[in-house]
Amino acid sequence: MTDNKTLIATPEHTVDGFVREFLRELNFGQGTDLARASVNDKYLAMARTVRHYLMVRWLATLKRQGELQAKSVAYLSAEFLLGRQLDNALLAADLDEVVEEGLASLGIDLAELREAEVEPGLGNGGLGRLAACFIDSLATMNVPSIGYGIRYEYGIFRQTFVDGWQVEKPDNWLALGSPWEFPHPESAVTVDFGGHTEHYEQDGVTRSRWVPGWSVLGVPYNYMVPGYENGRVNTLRLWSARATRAFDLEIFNAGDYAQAVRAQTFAENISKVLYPEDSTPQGKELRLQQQYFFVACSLRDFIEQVLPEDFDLHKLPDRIIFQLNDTHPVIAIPELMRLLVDERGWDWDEAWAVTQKCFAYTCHTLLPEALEVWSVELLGKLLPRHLEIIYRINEGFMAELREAYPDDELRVRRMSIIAEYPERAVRMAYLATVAGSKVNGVAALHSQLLKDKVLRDFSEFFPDKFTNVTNGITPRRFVRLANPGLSELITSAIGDGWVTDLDRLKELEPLADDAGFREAFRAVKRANKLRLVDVLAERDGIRVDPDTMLDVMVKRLHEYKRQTLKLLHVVTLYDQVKSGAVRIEDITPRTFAFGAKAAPGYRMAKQTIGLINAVGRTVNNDPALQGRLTVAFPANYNVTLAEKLIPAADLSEQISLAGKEASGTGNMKFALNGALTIGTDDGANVEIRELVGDDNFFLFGLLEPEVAQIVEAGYRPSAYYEENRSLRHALDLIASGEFSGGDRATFEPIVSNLLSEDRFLVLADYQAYIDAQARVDEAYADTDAWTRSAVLNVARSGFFSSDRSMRDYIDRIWHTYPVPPER
Ligand code: GL4
Repeated sequence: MTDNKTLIATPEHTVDGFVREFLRELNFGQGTDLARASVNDKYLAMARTVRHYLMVRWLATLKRQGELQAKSVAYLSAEFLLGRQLDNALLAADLDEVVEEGLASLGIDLAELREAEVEPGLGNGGLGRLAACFIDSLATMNVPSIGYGIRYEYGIFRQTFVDGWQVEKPDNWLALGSPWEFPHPESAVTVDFGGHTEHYEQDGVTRSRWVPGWSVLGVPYNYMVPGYENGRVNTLRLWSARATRAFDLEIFNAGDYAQAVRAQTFAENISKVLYPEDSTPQGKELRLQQQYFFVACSLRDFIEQVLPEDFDLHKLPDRIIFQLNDTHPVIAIPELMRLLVDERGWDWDEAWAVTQKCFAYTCHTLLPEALEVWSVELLGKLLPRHLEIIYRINEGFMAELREAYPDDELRVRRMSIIAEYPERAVRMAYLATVAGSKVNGVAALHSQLLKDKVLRDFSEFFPDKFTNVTNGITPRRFVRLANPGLSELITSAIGDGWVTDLDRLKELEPLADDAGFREAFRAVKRANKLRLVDVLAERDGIRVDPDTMLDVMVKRLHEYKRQTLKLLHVVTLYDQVKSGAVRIEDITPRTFAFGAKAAPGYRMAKQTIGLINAVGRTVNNDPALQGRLTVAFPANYNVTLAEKLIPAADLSEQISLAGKEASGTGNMKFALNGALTIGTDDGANVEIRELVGDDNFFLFGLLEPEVAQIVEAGYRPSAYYEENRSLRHALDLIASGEFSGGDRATFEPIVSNLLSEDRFLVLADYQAYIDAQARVDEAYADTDAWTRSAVLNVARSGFFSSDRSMRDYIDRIWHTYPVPPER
């Protein structure tokens, strides 16, 4: 299979073999010995040792991919929120037991090394984590593929709380070394920016060329993406920006050394930091630089490095599909046109025909403000030739439209890729829709709303382009690794095939009625809670009572997700007890766990964080509540914490306003780990409820068409305030300063916003939510029935495996096929 003379064999898969390899890495790699090694030394040596076990598979995968020249998927994403790598690599290589024993024989605790790993937070939330789940599934399913993205030097900020307010700290994740990456500076690619364009005649044809103003280098860093025990290791290639040598030298020769160093810094800024906005692009120039930087590198890389030298690019669509993860990489479309037309001299139509087959676009939002738009001024300054190309694409498109709708100029203008108001700008979602072979939403409801609302004109014009692929999550990380107790229980019941074939979980259904199984299931949940109790005590100094219902809302802080609604529930319970309306003994003991980062510039979101912490402080310290109600808000929610929180949860909060959450993926993780959902009819909640059944899901709230109606008729939130006593009390309590040391000004903006605008209808859904929570309490009181529902949630959630998502992409969009490794 591999070339035995030039390949170092995989180290022996035994305790001794591992120990030898580990010590070799510690000595030769870290330059230390066991007695003097720091925890970080041991972690780094450990990580490199594990890499060795995957190396032959990786090289074999690359070799075979090169030989077969099968059609590949290139997943272009500005974010890959990977989470920690060590455990996943151990699982893929089936090394966990060997390693645990080997380290123990050296007096090293594997758990301690695990904690030394800093997770690469190269994403904001759901969109970036989705990309990470997808590449895991592609590797596990043997699909030839590569992930392309940006190696941000600083990932998503580290959140701290100061007096309950969010303060951001830089995430210097590379500081202690990054053992999972393989830099290849020798394969750096040049990326140009700025300058101007020139037009000239050649053989009677007008041609264009771009005369750039400046350029940077893109250095690839490769990461292994190991499939689960299948002998395959795919590649994730992240680009890092460097100054070009030419750039440096020119200035240096002119005698200004300091300026030359500044140029270095300027170039490296491009991959310096992840923009911390989720769903609210800021339109910053550096962001556009990042986007073009990574797609230009990636296209060049695929065409010049991955494809054979003599490859006929007319056949490009047979070899590649570039999947555009939201609009962030859409500038790749004019870039491919430029490569074909300007650099290779193709004519326009020929290039356009190929380009249209090479891209497909996934839309991840319904919020109009999240649809990226770049001002023509900015785009023209940074990428003048691309702007011309976009104009030309639009011209052709407008001509087609005028032919199809000769009497509907209004529609034609509505559909223009170039917006005219409030400033002239390129609508990236429209460009992607016009150029892409397919456009998909990320849950059934979302895809329907894309067709009916956001991209309606386009779905009428291109009816066959639109499709749905419901999101998924990898069962390897989010069940097998995050929930070892549940995994063992499942495996003992139905065998271990479920890890790669999650539909097999259906076989658990009959066990929901088996008292012994339910007992075991509860024991797992309890053990997970105890584990979480330790984590929160250690990590955050937070005390959680494992005998309370764990009610969890973890996701980015965003008004449409409605953390405020959850908070109004907490405040209402507090108010009921304090006012004597309800006896504390009659309240179900609950721990309300929150986890959420707010975009640093998003004022209302940061206020909400302050309010959650303020309510938490008051509730947690009030003796009248006897510790029966607790708010736990650990700072810096991330993938690592999610892996501990989700398996311990009883109740999953998925309470966005209907029609706003494109899909959600946290919702799937909770259901698969046996939490029941309280949720609106939104995103993938709809499909979760359909699958797990109405009896095992707490549905509440307005439906999307009702929301639309209310908004259309003129929503008046104050009416709800006036009519609903308990809502009034809750809001008045916040306004009174109850949670802010008597200061009425602190949370005034939240209250007045809810009363006057309430864009996401929190007040309209308040009573329905409170009623649904009462149903939750009632259901929770019947422990056996609750466990039965929880088991059914697990058994019926197999659909939400990202393996299934990948199959759907393959069938509906990519038309590629798996290529199993050579045996
Ligand atoms: C998001 C959506 O908000 C979220 O519903 C979805 O699950 C996710 C992955 O498709 O994409 N869109 C943006 S922007 N951030 C997200 O998390």
